[in-house]
Amino acid sequence: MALSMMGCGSRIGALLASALGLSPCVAYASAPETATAAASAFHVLSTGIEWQHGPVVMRITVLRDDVVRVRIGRNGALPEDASWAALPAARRASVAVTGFSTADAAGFSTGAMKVSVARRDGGVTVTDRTGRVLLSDLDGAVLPDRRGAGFTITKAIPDDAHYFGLGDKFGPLDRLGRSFVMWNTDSYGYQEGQDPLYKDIPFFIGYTKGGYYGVFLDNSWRTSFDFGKARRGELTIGADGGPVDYYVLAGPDPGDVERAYAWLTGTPAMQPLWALGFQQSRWGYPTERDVRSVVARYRHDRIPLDAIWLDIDYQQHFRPFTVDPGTFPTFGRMVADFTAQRVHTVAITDLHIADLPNAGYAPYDSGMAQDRFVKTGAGQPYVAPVWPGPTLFPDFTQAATRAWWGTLYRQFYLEDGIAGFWNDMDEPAIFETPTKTMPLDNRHRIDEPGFASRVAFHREIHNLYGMQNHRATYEGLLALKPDERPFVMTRATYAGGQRYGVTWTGDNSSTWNHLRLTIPMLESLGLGGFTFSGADIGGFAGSASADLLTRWIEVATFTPIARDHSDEQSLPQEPWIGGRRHEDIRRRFIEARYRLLPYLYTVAEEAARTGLPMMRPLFLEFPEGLLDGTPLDLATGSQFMLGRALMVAAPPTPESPGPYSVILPAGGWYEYWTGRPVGGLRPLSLWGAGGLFITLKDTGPAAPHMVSITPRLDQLPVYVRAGSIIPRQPLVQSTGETPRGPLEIDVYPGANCQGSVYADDGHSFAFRQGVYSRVALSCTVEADHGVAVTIGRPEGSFQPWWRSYRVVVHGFDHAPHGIGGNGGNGTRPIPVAYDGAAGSAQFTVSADGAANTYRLRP
Ligand code: MIG
Repeated sequence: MALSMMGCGSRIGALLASALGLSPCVAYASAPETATAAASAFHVLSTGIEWQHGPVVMRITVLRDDVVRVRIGRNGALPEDASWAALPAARRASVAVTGFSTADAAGFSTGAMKVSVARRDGGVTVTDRTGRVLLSDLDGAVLPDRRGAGFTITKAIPDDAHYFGLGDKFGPLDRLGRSFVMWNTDSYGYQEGQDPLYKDIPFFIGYTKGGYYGVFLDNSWRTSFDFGKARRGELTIGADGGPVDYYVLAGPDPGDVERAYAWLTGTPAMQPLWALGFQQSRWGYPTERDVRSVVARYRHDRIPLDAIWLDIDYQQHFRPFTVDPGTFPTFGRMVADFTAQRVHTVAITDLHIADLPNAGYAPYDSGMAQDRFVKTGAGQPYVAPVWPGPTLFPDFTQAATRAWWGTLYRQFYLEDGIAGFWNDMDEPAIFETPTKTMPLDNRHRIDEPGFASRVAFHREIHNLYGMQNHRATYEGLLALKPDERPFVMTRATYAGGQRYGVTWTGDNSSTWNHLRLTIPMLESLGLGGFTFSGADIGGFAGSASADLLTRWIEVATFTPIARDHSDEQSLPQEPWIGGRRHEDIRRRFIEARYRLLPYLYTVAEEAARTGLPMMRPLFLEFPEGLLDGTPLDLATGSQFMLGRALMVAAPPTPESPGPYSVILPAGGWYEYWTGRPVGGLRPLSLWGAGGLFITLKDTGPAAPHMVSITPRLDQLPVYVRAGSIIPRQPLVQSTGETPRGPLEIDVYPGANCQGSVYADDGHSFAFRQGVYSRVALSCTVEADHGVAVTIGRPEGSFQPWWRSYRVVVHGFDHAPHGIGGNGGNGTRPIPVAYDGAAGSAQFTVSADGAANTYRLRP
């Protein structure tokens, strides 16, 4: 197929051939055995294969059975083997392969995939172990871009394909039929379809024929991805310059793809526990008094709160690392007072250092003295307007610059007790220029272990700038407090930036459509490694109606980072705005989040350990999909999983009071709020591909079902997967408060019933030395309908806050007849309470450190 398109005189053939310095007819029209065989050669490597064709050299190596790397050099040599994203250990890994060679192609197989390279044009075909073709080049290995330094790779899009990922793109989860650009851009008030936005995460997950795989293009230049928009059936990946260096991750399980991507680019930085609490921010708390009164109001109204954010308002003339003594006269005491109320303070510290010679501004003085700033094309320090007026830009791709930057945090972090930091504007954003950023020929320096030292122009560094700013802050905080998990949030980043912490979706708007699209946006960030992500609750630009803010808080209750933030121009947006009735609903949801903290933290730790995101599209948990394997998310729109057990079913059109359908994947579900099995199930019916309404014939328990919901503003449908066990805790007003009472273990019987609870000190790295506690939980429904619940022996040496477990077993339609099992056979019987209305049986047992099974007799 690909070969037949490459005839003599075809546009594409001519382009490639001219790049190779050959006449198109010599390269492509003659019989392969004469002309092409002379021009191209294979070299078999122990861990892959190399193909050479004139000045083009392509090396494909296997890092592990399910991960291959493709690198192409177009001037006789491979690009430098260096990366800001892919970890050195992963790039150095290799496995031996079994090679093959035929008349037309050569390649190799691993345990998980087969790679074949066409002799004639280097076209690569990657197949998984089941024979499913994941990727196949249409136009040979690579085409030069017409503009010169760039390139284009064109791959076939199978008929049933769908694509997910690419980070903070603002539209539907499925990227099919759309195109995207990666060029980090300050995008105040962005709207649906607007692109590019703030981040460059050039990693996507493809779906075809019931299986999933991943593709990561490790190139920081301006890149583009077209999923069949320009030409149906063609996936093009292009860049303005830089290396052709991409990885294929085999799957076919999408969770395995996610884990492989984390292996390659790193797991997300484990956050302190307080990062999962509720957070309040605003641009435009003008004085210390205003900020203090916000915190006081939270405590007075008994709305849980863990963090208060300081935007640029606290600074003197918007100069980073200063405090305005007029408006924030007792800054250090204010932070200490918040700490005493168990509220963490997060402060913005933008990268733009005011150009202030001879003014005693230490960041300028030390930065200039050490020559730490980005230069113009002519080699002078580059100065451009941002918040403080004329400013300088740290050259973060030098390790020494990052070390210097880190020292700027000493006062805030060590003396003032500020708990976390916010790196904004690091696309980098620049005022008063149509490009919104710095000139492409500005000079950065790469001075970095693992890289050849050299000058690099802004066009190469642009998309890395935010990531390296984030990294500088993260590593700087680590240097100042080596045993504290840093909390740093950035706006711009690149693939791999998850290693440095948190991000958010930038300047969204207070509209219903933004609330709706927040879900796929956060899911996509999670697929790209950025699991610790949030969207400004209530929306940033514009003013939220009371209804919108209420609904937004409800949904954000179940997103990894929950921060209310708004624009300087907008009306107030704290949870009490809009009256008592709204405040009561919002408080109830924020409280629900705090009760769920043991589960949230367990899911967060899993994400930080494995790379599986906290917030998951349905396809991650139910890869078997719909009918023919199609990802469930294409039919649901706004349903998402939080961990393995919870499914949130926000209204797909959140402003509409009209009923909507929720898809319940096969296996059985409970209602989260009542604990009862879901009633009112209907067979699944959907709009099919041809616009037909299809009703699934199979209505047995193994089939997915639907349930119809009439939305109410004070409710958000949330479901628990049968076969889950969810840990919860008594209500607290802050994660810094020790819960009083037992750990609650909610058991939702079903097949493969499991769960766990993870705990540690919530802020240090002692967990790496085994100072944590993980308790495995499981349950079995027995033949006589009894339910056995097993609470494992805690792993690790950490002693959590609870001394007992309150076990609540859901789905019991009558009172059980006592408790047996090794945990229930002691001298004193364990009392069981039965709640007929809830259909749940509960009992409390001490957390004695042993493994115990409690058997509820039917
Ligand atoms: O030019 O610091 O996205 O969250 O409130 C605007 C002020 C700069 C943009 C951020 C926003 C923040 C605002 N910042």
